[in-house]
Formats: sequence, C-alpha cells, structure tokens
Amino acid sequence: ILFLFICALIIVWKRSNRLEEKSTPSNKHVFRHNQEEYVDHRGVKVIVGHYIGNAVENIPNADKNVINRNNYSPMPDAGKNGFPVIIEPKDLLVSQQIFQINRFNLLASDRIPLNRTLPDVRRKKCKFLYKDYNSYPKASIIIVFHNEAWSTLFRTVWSVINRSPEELLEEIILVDDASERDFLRDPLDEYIKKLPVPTKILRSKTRIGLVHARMMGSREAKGASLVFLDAHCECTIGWLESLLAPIAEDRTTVVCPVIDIINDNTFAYIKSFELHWGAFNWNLQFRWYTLGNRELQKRKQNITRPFHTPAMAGGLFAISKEYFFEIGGYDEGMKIWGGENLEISFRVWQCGGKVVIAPCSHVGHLFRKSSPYTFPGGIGETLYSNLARVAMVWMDEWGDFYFKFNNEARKAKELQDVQQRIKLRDKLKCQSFRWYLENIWPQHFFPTESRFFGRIRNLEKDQCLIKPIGKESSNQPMGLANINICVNKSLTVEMFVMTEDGIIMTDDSVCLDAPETTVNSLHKVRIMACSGTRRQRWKYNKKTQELVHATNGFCLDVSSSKTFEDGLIISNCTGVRTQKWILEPHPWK
Ligand code: LR7
Ligand code: MN
Repeated sequence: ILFLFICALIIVWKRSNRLEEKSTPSNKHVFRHNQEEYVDHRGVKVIVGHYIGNAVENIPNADKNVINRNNYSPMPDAGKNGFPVIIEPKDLLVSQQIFQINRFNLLASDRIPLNRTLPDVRRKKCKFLYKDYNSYPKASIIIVFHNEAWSTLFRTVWSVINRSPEELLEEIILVDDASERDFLRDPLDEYIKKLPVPTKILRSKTRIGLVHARMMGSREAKGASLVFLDAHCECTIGWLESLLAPIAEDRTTVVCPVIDIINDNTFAYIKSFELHWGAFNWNLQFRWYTLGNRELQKRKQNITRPFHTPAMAGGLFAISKEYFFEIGGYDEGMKIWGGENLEISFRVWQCGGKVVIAPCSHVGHLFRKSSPYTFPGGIGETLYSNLARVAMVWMDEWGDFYFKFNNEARKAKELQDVQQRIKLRDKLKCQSFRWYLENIWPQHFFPTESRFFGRIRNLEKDQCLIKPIGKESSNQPMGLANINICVNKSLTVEMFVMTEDGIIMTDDSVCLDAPETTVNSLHKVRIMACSGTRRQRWKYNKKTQELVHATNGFCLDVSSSKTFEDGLIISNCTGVRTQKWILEPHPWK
C-alpha cells in the first residue's frame, strides 16, 4: 500500500510539474480586445472560441436541466493563477453542448474555484501607491445580472471580497433582472447571508435591462461611491483603491479599470494593452484605439497616473454616488442593453466631468462573441433606439451624420422622446459635441467643416478608394473598386476624411500609410491604424490633382503591375492620369 501511495504521489508531482512548465506566463505578448486570434499564456496560438462557436450550431440543444442547475464542481487547481483550463477530449462534446447556454465554456468555469488566484498584473510602481484608504469614498459594488451562471457570478463576488481592502467595501449589491434560473432564487438568498461582506439582492419582477437595474442598485446604495461591475468579472489585487483615489482627488472624475480578458473558452486571464483608450466608430460602436498623443506624452512621465479616455466600455467603473445623481444617473429611456456607455461618457465630458482609465486597476471581463439572452423587442431595435437617443441628445450635427447613414437608427429616432434629457443638458449647461471632439478627442475621424469628406476617385481608372473589408481592416493593402460598385458600398467603406494636416482617414481610425522615406519609389500603400506620424501625411494639389506624400514626395498611383496586385502604390510623380485623383465631397449633415 505504501508503495502504491508513493507511486501515486510521484505521478501527481510529475503531472503538476508538467502543467506548471507549460503554463509559465510570458509578458512578451500584448493583447487586444476584439482580436480573433491571440497567443495565450502558454505561448499557444488560439483562435478565440472559433471551434466551439461553430460546433455549437450543429449540436442539439443542451438539456434544459443543465440550464437550470448550478453545476459548480470545483477542482482545486483548475484555473489557478489565471491559467487556462484544458478540457480533456472525453469531455469536449459535453462542453460544446453546454457552451451555448451562456456563450462561454461553462464546464471550464464550473471547475474553477470561486476564489481562484490571479497574477498581480500591475506595474511594479502601483504596489506602493494608493494607501490612504481613509480619504477614499467607500464603495457600494453594484452587480446587475440576467440569467448569469453561478460560478461566474460568484467568482466576481469573491474576487471583490478577496482583493479589496476591507475598509473600502461598504457593501455588495446584486440586482437580479428577472432571471429565470432556479438556482438564482432561494439558493442565492441563502448563500449571500453567509458572505463576509454585507451583500444584498434586489430583484426586478420584469425584465428591465441593465440601465434600470443599475439605477435600482444605485438608489439603494449606502456607499459614498458606486462601483459597477458586469456579473462575469474578476478583480485583481489593488483594483479598488486605484479606482477610488482619483474620485477623492476630484469628485467629478469617473474612473475605469484597465479591462483584461477572461477567455470564453479556457477562462485564462489575459493581461490586456494599457496603451488603449475607448472611443467609437461612425456606427457608434465602442472601440479601443491607440492612445492619443497628448495622453501618451503624459503617460511617459508617469505610467501610473490615470489617463483621459473619450469613452468608457460601460460595464466597469467607479463614480461618486452624489455626482452620479447630480449629472443625471442614466437615461432611463434606454432599454435592455447598449448605448448607455456612450451616453454617460458624453454627458460626463460635456457637462464638466472627466472619464479616466486607472492603469493600476486591472479587472478581468469575460468576453463573449454573442449574447446569450433574449432582447425583448429585438436586438436591433433595442440597440438602435438607445443609440438614437445618444445621438439626439448629445451629438448635435454629428447626430445628423449618424442618422443620415444609419437607417435603423433613423427609424428608431421617430419613436424617441428625449425632452427630459435635453432639459438636463440645458440645466447642466453642457458643452457642445464640437467641443467634445476638439478638446477630448482631437484624433477623431469624423467629418468637420474644415475637412474633406467624401469619395476619392481615380481619374484614369474610374475607380475609387475603398477601405478593405472582411479581415481586420488594419495593415491591409488599400483597396480600389470600380466606381459603379463603389457608390453602392456602405459609407464606412467608400468615404474618407482628409484633415487640414493631410491625414487621410476613415472609419475605425485607420489611415492611408506609406513609408516616410523610400529609395525604391514603387511602394505599396497600406491602410494602418492612425498614428499621427509623418508616414500618414499627404498633400492634395488641386491644380495637378495629385495626392503627394508629405515626406517622401511620391505620388499616389494605381499600378497595373502584377507585383502590386492590389493596385495602390506610390511612384515618381510624372503627371500620368493614374496619378490624378478627384476628391468628391459628400454632404454629411
Ligand atoms: O437585460 C439585461 N439585464 C442585465 O442585467 C441585459 C444585461 N444585463 C446584465 C448582464 O447580466 C451583465 O452583467 O448587464 C451586464 C452587461 O451585459 P453583458 O455582459 O451582456 O454586456 P457586454 O459585456 O457584452 O457589453 C458591454 O456593453 C454593454 C452595453 O450596454 C454594457 O455597458 C456592459 O456593461 C459592457 N461590458 C463591459 O464594459 C465589459 C468590458 C467590455 C469591453 C470592451
Ligand atoms: Mn459583460
């Protein structure tokens, strides 16, 4: 027996060694949120959820019992320190079947202990900061949910309890937005009684959506500050004090953490890029873009200091309770999901506050590729009527720009009554959207009076520039399309903005890019993330109709050579017709 026991020990020891070895985290890789493919902690290339997501379509519905049961069944080391959970081949089918319930790998989640460890992903300097707890506003943590899984919900809760200074935690408020799962009723009521931090549950009888649910929680909150979290987050050490400190300094600051990634398949905790801020594209979809220059410079001097962001992602932020209600809480004309993050961002900026990201605060969020729940009234209608409200109340002539090109939002607009919110804007004496764009997001790629906005058309070929579609739009050869095709494409594909500084950009902050200097004049022109560098400056000569690169002096040209199969290049300016471009302005208001 002793012999067998020793053998077992050795096997276990060997196995755990092997796992450790494979899982050594590496900081070499940087990750972006909406990337489909990334390298995980083990250095393995992963296509995010692709396999699982596709497989689910072909598998019969998961057993209803599984949906309604809490299957949390932890294995002590699963997911520890943020490592990925690997599902053995024998369990793959089951894991795929139940994937669709929550649109994440529930089998993996249910194996990870609610109190799993996570790495300290902060910069070293952060560890010595934010110790003056007495001066920070105590937090009511507000977590709203609709049909969340037990393990993700309570891992959120436990990560708050285990990694927040006790002195700063007033309470946790859970708001149940009419969930239909039995385990979220009595078992939850019983469970929260035993938690070491005062925890309440508020319930809505009808589905009210996240805005109303958060308002419900806020009105009940006793803390001097409100901290909102999605119901599938994991907080890392130091997250709370660094969120609250900026509020103590200036009560009109709204503070977001850096949002790290919890993989929807493996539940690996992946540190994300700190040099991004939040903004939005022409369709008002929230996006992460490279930090603006001014913020980058400030950051170089002090990497722990919170930096400005034009918009917040929405789910994770801290705000003074008093200030939250002073600036109008949320727009309660909004339904279910979507748009509220831009609304509160515009409102805070335009009405005298600020929105920042605190680099010392890291919180993981479980990113999914689709939404697991129903949208009463339809997902499109819900989202577009919320966005229509944002545009109508806060965006002035850029609201018109949005409606002009977005049919759904235009339809939704007719049904909106925004009187109360306009009144609020007047009462708070808020700035215009022009002020916001010029001062808070000068790198924006929206049209203005002093910019060209329209199609860029080649004289010889009768083709126009198009933004490459399909793949990630960045680092792609620039596209060209026949003019008859081009005018039928969507706005985001065929329209370009040319700024006074000669930056030719289009939706989603991508710019026309060529090397600053080049010996070889023939060179592909690419579309790249706007960087504000001289690679992306052009001059339009109205007389010759040439688009000349500002530093290398070559002309934008269309090549018919096979080596440049995509056509767009720079070449010696010779006055040939392929180097002549017509800037066709388009009305945008
Ligand atoms: O009807 C609903 N009732 C709810 O209570 C719909 C949702 N919810 C809850 C839900 O259970 C969850 O806890 O609201 C929370 C947010 O819903 P998600 O997780 O489906 O949203 P998301 O993570 O896909 O989307 C982001 O955008 C939303 C727009 O309305 C909200 O602002 C989310 O909070 C926001 N999430 C984040 O900001 C996390 C980081 C994402 C990024 C980038
Ligand atoms: Mn979420």
